[in-house]
Amino acid sequence: MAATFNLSYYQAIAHSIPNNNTNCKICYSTPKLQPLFIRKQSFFHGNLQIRPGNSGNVQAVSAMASGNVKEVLPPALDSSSDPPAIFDGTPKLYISYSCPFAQRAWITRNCKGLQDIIKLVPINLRNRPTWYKEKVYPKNKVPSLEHNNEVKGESLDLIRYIDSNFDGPSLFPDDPAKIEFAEELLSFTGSFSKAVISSLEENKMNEAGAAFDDIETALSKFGDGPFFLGQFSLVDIAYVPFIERYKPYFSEVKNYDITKGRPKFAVWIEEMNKIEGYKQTQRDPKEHIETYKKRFSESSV
Ligand SMILES: N[C@@H](CCC(=O)N[C@@H](CS)C(=O)NCC(=O)O)C(=O)O
Repeated sequence: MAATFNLSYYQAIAHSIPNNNTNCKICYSTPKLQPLFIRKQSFFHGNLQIRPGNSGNVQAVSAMASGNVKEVLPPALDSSSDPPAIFDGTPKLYISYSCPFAQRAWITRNCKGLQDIIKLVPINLRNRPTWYKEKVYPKNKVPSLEHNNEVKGESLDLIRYIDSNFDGPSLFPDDPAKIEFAEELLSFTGSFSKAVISSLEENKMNEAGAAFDDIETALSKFGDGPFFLGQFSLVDIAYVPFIERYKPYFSEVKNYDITKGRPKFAVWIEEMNKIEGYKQTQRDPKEHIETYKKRFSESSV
């Protein structure tokens, strides 16, 4: 539960003593540089996350809700599992722990501090419960989100939906130049992954290299932070699950460091790895390597 205070967001910042959380540093150092975008960022004060409320005031939520405390993850449901209470009014995010598309929605939920609001329902895709297709999401894919008696899918739509329809810090810019670039980068995610995957299938490393160069170039556009739009946003969330998989696979199987000669990309990965809401969704790199080894021929190393 969030408590709402009659303080402006800046008053709240002024009254807060920063702890050693990196989010605090962001809020203390950047309002002057990016007032429009940073205005909506949350920060931590002790065990509380201070975040903007709906009408100009601020809310304080427990560290558990903010993503600053490790959540105990529920076991994945399979064909022998009963369904959760579908359409009982509790928003539910159906995911698979290993799906990069679902991970996008999961990270968004965590980074907005919605762990107490949106219930995580992991599904075992290899042994899927029949009720998932029949009662929840006829497309039978993850992610899907049950909210307001409707079920929606498609990860890129869902991250925008979660960002716009739930409380928590905004993860989308309001600066027009950044909005335009965000749209461009979000629509490029599909071609980026396609280029990397087809280079793996055809063993043409230069095609993947060009795709990673595009990332380096994109990260050079705004200098006010290490992320695609300067500040952390949905764009970072859209890309990171895929980079999490490509990096260890290229390194181990192709002996190719995807960050070599791409310093901004290297820093981006480092900074992403510090984001709590993302960290909690990460899988063991060995698991990614094994999954991709099964998917691609190892003889082409
Ligand atoms: N375009 C969809 C792709 C989702 C997707 O392909 N999810 C996979 C798991 S990673 C899935 O549910 N596969 C099950 C199936 O296709 O039957 C999105 O962005 O959400």
